[in-house]
Amino acid sequence: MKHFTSVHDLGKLDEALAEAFEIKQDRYRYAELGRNRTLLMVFFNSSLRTRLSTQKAALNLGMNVIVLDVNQGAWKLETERGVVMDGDKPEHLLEAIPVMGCYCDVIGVRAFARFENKEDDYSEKTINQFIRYSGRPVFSMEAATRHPLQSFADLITIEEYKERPNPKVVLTWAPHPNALPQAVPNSFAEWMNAMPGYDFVITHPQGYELDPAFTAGARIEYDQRKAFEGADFIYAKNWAAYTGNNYGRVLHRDRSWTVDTEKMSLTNNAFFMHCLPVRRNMIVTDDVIESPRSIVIPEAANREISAQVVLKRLLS
Ligand code: AN0
Ligand code: CP
Repeated sequence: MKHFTSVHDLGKLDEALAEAFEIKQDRYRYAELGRNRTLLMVFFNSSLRTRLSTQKAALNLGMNVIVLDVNQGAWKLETERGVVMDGDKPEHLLEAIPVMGCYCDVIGVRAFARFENKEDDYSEKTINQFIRYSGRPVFSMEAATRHPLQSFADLITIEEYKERPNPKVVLTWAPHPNALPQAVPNSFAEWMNAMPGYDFVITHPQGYELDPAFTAGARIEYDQRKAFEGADFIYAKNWAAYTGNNYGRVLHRDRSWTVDTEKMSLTNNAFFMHCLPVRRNMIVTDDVIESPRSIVIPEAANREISAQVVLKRLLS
């Protein structure tokens, strides 16, 4: 595997899952693989889980790790080619990226959608520049349109907890005060669609349709309560509008879409999932996230495993 930005880079999912469970049995088995190799993690946005779990995975493989928070202490970066750089940005990404490549063997990049220009976001301008100019294997730590390390951890978690071979998995939109990217739901849809046999349903209010390039094949249900019927997993997430002129906008914060105990009672005693960070009593009520069927912590724990499979493959 040369780079990792989506499910398509991983090949057969059953093999990737087998590798994940093997690593989970003994996460230090490949402790020599990363000896004298350096991971650079570049963050354009905040992170708790990705930052910690990816470092931990690299340490398990014996790698050295450097972290760069672009907005804290690095030079402000110009991203547009051809501009006269007489403003507040002292450095261009076109020098910064190859320089970063000089100091490491593998690069992880977190660069969210900026909601300034849909075309730039959906062409994955930033991470593709890293792929093009760093000279190193690059992996996504959440790019503009996908969060594949999260979706891989989500899949591992569902495989661990499912109580029947072909579970019903429901991705539900839920309210949030801010405009959040579509990366997590886009990516989750791709990974769920890639699992033969999963009954995958997406539910959201009118106006929150995702890009069909990611969701094609999934059932869309506008009635949240109907979608919840018989579900084995409820995966909650907020995202801003994608379609037309509403791109990047918050259309409403309707708390009737919050996941609560009464709605969970419509399901097949479903497990509750969320990638975190989560806004309590906006996305999900306290009692649901604290219930014995909430698996948000084991889900986060599996981020170490998904990252380790990806790093192992990039090193091999
Ligand atoms: C980010 C998002 O929605 O994409 C990161 C989630 C892993 N969430 C927030 O910015 C709150
Ligand atoms: N789920 C996730 O990626 O969390 P962070 O944004 O804290 O890394």
